[in-house]
Amino acid sequence: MIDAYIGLGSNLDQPQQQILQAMDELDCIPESWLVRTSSLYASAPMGPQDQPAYVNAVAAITTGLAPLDLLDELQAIEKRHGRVRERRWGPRTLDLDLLLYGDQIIREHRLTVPHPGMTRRAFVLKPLFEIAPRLQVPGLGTVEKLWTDCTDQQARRIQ
Ligand code: A4P
Ligand code: MG
Repeated sequence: MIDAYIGLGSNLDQPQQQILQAMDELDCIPESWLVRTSSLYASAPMGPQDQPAYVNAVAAITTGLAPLDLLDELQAIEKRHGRVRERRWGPRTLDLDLLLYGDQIIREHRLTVPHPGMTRRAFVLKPLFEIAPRLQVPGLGTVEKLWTDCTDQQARRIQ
């Protein structure tokens, strides 16, 4: 079994509800269990500014699925939430990013782990620090160090 960390984000159609429901759905992925969830955080959009503020959170799961099978399950959950892919970094009902998969470094056509943006984003690092401060990000140090070094805009705890 592998510990994996999932970043959740939403800025459409009741974002807080989208995130809380998605956490329940993570617990229903085959061969997988929800282990821990962070609080919810609000942040201004990264990328195009003509979209609502985001709600973000991070969840830890334990899984027996291979990385690409887990990605398929995450994308199926996004789809059930009515996710429409229009433009990069555009508004979305639900975004599920596979941040970390054990201590593995993965570079495949469909999947890059650790998630490339995670080391610079307050809306990922702050919730991740809340649930796993001493976790090692492969090749990059602890979550605590990455969060301390992060100069991104703030993410505000809302729940
Ligand atoms: N993909 C590759 N690696 C991964 C991974 N580790 N996890 C591929 C998930 N997917 C991964 O993703 C595009 C493709 O990335 C997928 O088909 C998958 O095969 P997408 O979700 O369709 O597109 P996207 O999310 O618009 O693009 P991208 O580059 O993944 O954006 P991010 O990094 O997800 O950022 N502002 C705030 N405040 N909070 C946010 O959560 N999110 C974004 C999107 C923009 N601005 C934001 C937030
Ligand atoms: Mg994404």
